[in-house]
Amino acid sequence: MKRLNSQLQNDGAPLELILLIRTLLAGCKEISFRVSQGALAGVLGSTLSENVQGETQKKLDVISNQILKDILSESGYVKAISSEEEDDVVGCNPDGNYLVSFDPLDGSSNTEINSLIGTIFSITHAPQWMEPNDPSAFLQPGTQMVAAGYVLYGPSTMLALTTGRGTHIYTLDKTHGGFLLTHPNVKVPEQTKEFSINASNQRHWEPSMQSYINDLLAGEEGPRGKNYNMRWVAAMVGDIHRLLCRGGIFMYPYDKRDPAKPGKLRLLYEANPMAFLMEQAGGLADTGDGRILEVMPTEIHQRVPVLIGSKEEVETCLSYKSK
Ligand code: AFP
Repeated sequence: MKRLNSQLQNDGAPLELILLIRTLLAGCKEISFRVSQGALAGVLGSTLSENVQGETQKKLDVISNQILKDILSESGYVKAISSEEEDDVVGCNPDGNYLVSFDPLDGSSNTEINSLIGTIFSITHAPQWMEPNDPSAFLQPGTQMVAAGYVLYGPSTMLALTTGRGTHIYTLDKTHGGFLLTHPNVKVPEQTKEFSINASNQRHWEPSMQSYINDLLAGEEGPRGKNYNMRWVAAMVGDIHRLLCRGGIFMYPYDKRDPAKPGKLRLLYEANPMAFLMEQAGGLADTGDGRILEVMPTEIHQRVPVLIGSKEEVETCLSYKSK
């Protein structure tokens, strides 16, 4: 089976980017180990602190963030990082050529129930003019990413990665610590009978989203003429992995509860990297008002609505807006 290095070379990734990705993945392997130790290492449960978004941090959120921050800062390749668990950007090497954004532990509420969690990341070039702790350089549309991916800490530790030449999935071989290419060039089926949404929020959705979901629920007798199945992992990384493996549509739509938070998911740490992976696998990723990758961020912790997955299903969902 092909190794990560050789696939990245095959895809034409520059040497420094390959080295940066490998450094980041070394951090993810350490997170994978810490996660697998669970209660034995005393890493489960919450801290007494909140992150900038007012969410109580889990111990594993803090540990994972520190692992990635340390390894990336020391690498020399990175000028600055932005993390879901940091209030501000963190300056690294002033001569570094890359910026890295990450959610160190997506779905961390799943840690207590030994369910799916993961690390999501994206990489862009660092502008020459930028001071290391200047947040404005992170405010680039997702189209500027040079690489994005996630590491899923499940029964196997798996990596989904794109550098803009398709989406490839690797499995960590824990006997020698290498990521091996197990699912090359994945393609998401254009049609699906599976959807993912947190239905407990239904009363807060826009009428168009309510009628789209009602039509899915109506099954064979309804306007869609087929029976749908529903899945919800409560960790985007787990839901998107399922979509990359067998298709589907995942939605965290516009929600009218708080105008300052038009969606739950973070543009830089969740929506953009997943949109890049999905588009490279032939799927679509939209906010409901346009392509996620074209959203111009206004601040690093910005949230956006997310409709992502099998091409035809996302198109159908979007068509309800104009009905
Ligand atoms: P946490 O990382 O705080 O657990 O949030 C995970 C997440 O941002 C995303 O990964 C999930 O899809 C979504 O939240 C789940 O949210 P619900 O609370 O609506 O299930």
